[in-house]
Amino acid sequence: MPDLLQIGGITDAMRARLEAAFTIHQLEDFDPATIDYVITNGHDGVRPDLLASLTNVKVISGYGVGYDAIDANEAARRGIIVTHTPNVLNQEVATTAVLLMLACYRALLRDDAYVRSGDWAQKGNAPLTRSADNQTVGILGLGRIGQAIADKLAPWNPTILYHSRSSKDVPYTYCDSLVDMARQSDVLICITPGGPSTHQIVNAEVLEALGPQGTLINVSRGSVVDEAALIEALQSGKLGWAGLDVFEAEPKVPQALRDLPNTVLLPHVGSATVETRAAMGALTVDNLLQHLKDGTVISAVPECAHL
Ligand code: NAP
Ligand code: 8YV
Repeated sequence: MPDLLQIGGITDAMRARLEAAFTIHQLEDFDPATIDYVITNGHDGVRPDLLASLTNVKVISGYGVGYDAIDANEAARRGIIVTHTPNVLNQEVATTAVLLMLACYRALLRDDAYVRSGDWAQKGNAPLTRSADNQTVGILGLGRIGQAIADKLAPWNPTILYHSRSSKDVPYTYCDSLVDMARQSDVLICITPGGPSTHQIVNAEVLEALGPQGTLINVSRGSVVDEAALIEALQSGKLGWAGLDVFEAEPKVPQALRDLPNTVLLPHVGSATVETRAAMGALTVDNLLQHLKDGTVISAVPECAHL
């Protein structure tokens, strides 16, 4: 059986299918020269030194859509196909973005604590919150998930603006400047890929443009936001609220972010439901099994689509 290197966790259902077709090796014990296939995830990816040592690998299958932790250009140059799991998680990640936005607007965590602490009975009604209806929402990265977020927000009657590398044929307003979009927006939702081209593009200037009544939602990658600038803006009142699923050095989250009352924090669970992880896991394994069968894959990343 061909040799598969497993990086990171996989579900029991994935393991059962993989064990029937591959000899699975763990990172602690494998010979790089013998590895034919790799399975990994968006967080662990494949370190550059490990990629360089895998001289016979044919496919790297990523359990997730983001692949910024794999050098896909280098893989393509060497004829290695990198695959990922687009589309099957669009709705779940969009739900997570909307959940974070609503939790910020309606102070969900503050009011939950108000009931649990007994303050409601002792102090009376909780302070008013803000309505999430009729807001101007700037989407940074109107791709597969960005479009799903726009669709899912429809019942709140938003005005949608977007910024990406190119404009799209969509009924929303394109902004070629991220700062200008932030200035016009009540909410900025980040859903671009990570990597060098988006590194800290949400910087102090963008956060100040979003403003004291503004809300930042990040379901993309921690690297997209300058986290130190974000903390400063939230502490000083230059930015109103932040709902974050991803962090610069996750799973480490700065104490300052954890102490702030105007943040809602999630442990990178954008796609983490039983149903969506099952669909992602199935596609991750399908890519490997199809290559074993006929040398093709289902969902190569764009850099490897020509291979
Ligand atoms: P996608 O369809 O490729 O969309 C990406 C969007 O980002 C596109 O609109 C693209 O613009 C834009 N973009 C790329 N580079 C940019 C740049 N330098 N400046 C401005 N815009 C840029 O990807 P997707 O499937 O929606 O996924 C997006 C990302 O979400 C993933 O890569 C991953 O990092 C993240 N994600 C997070 C979770 C989570 O659990 N929190 C789950 C899934 C995905 P153009 O169309 O103009 O190129
Ligand atoms: C996963 C993600 O949690 O798909 C992505 O890009 O960030 C998430 O769906 C991650 O890939 C780990 O598997």
